[in-house]
Amino acid sequence: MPTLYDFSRAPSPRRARILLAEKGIAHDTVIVDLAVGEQLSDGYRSINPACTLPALKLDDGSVLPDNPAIAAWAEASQPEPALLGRTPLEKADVASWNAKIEHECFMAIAEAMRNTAPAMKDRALPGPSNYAQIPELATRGMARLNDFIARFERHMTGRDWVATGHFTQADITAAVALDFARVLRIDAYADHPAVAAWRARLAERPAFSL
Ligand SMILES: N[C@@H](CCC(=O)N[C@@H](CS)C(=O)NCC(=O)O)C(=O)O
Repeated sequence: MPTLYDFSRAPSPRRARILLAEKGIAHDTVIVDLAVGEQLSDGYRSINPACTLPALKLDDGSVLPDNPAIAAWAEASQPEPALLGRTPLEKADVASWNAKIEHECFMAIAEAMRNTAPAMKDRALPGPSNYAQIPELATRGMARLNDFIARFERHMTGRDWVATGHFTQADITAAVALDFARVLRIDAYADHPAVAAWRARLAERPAFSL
């Protein structure tokens, strides 16, 4: 059985947790405590030199070091239910939305949080190297996040799902990012009825309580 390296409070491993649950792929879990810097320990570094979560260790010892790798492996090894799109056009749509949400929403939240939080001093970016905080990036991150939410509300108006005509990984990526925006006291679901209706639809899926 694969092993997921996880931490419940962090958004990126939550994406993998939900995706594996939606796929019905059973796994063991090892908690890597980001609150005490365990991702930088020699032990975890030898598993994932990127020092980030999630990572998924397969039965043959291979390690998938990030969400794109985990999703690609899960879809290829267990095609149903399809979460990355079925047709060439659907696959393109899911890939595009995933990239857009990662760059415009996840990164905006990370910029805003990591460049101000005292606990993240010199940890402005994840990974093995330390980088100093740049407070101006936090201001820009908040602006980018609010812009994204406004655009996302327009995109979701009249739609049930983020990409294609059905549930995909793009829904997971967007919901995990927007749920996490609460750490910045941003409620993406208030005053955004289309986004709120979509999130209520996702809440009916058991994996989203993970
Ligand atoms: N591209 C990666 C991003 C992973 C990432 O940034 N994970 C964060 C947790 S949400 C992390 O491991 N942070 C470690 C740190 O802050 O040092 C993925 O989605 O797999």
